[in-house]
Amino acid sequence: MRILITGITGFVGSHLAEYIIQLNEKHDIYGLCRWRSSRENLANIYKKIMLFNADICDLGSLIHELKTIKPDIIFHLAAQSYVVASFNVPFQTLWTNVIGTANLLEALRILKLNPRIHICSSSEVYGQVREEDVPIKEDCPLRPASPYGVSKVGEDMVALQYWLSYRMKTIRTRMFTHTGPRRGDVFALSYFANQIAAAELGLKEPCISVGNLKSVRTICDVRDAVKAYWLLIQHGVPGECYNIGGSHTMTIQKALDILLSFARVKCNVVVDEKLLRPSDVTLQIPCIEKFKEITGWEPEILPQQTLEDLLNYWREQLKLFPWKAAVVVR
Ligand code: A2R
Repeated sequence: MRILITGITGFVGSHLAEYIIQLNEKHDIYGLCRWRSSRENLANIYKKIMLFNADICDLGSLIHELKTIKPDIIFHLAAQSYVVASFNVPFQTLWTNVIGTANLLEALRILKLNPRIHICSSSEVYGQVREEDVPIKEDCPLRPASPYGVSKVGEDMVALQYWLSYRMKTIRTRMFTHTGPRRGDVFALSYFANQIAAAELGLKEPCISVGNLKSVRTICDVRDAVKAYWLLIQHGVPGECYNIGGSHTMTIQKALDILLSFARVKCNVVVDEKLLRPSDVTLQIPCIEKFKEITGWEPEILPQQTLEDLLNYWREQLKLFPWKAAVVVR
């Protein structure tokens, strides 16, 4: 199979490529990246993949590269992926996630290519749900509470429309909180882990800045998430969408406590008003029965393991690259 991963240089894309490679199933793996994209996350696999330069906001670049790649399968992961940043750059977020996805689908339509396409929507499309709607099913009303959430509604709906109008085989996922090694340090749990590792190495005061710790989440390991995406592309039904997420529910406070239990120095915790979102999503617990029924997928890695691996990732990174200690978000 010719498999294309957009966003291969990112957190999930790099783990997905690694997962497919270790299956040893003789697939050709192609990745789209931009000319300035950091290839750091591809350090373990760069010899086993083929990279092509394209920007999903540039239709011409997509047509040009897709003509050569002719993928049988696409995992569309490229996105402006950070909720908090989307409040500062709403237009760029909308443009990348909605128009970028439309560009990808339109390029395939123009080239008369019809691969199976995984579209990576998000739990953020549901926004702040009512307690009676928990656990959240796929038919829960969409009430996005951030520009990112709105952009993912747009991406999700564009994908549905291309299935309805042109029978292009889009399959959507709405992934709930997921983390693990390589998660960008702007995401809450990774930000905490980075700060703990920095404190251990004496790169900062042992004082951990946090935002809202009361939100309730399930935590899924990225390595379980990419297994889910692989199963999705084999068994998912085009035109459908599937909630995916972890099975252990906890507050962000609890996740922080787990991280702190691994810390090698005593850390204080300080709430930083700047880390609070203008509108927050405080309750995100998925119902993943629809996905489980077609794939049999279950998350396997416990949150304790995920969080320890995340902290160890930052310990190794900061030892080698101390300038990667997270800066305070302003
Ligand atoms: O920033 P870069 O150049 O390293 O590439 C990022 C890529 N990306 C783009 N690729 C092509 N054209 C664009 N205009 C463009 N904008 C962004 O998307 C990077 O390779 C990837 C995003 O990686 P992360 O920020 O680490 O996101 P993550 O967690 O891997 O998210 C994967 C998917 C996204 O659809 C999220 O919205 C969803 O999972 O949660």
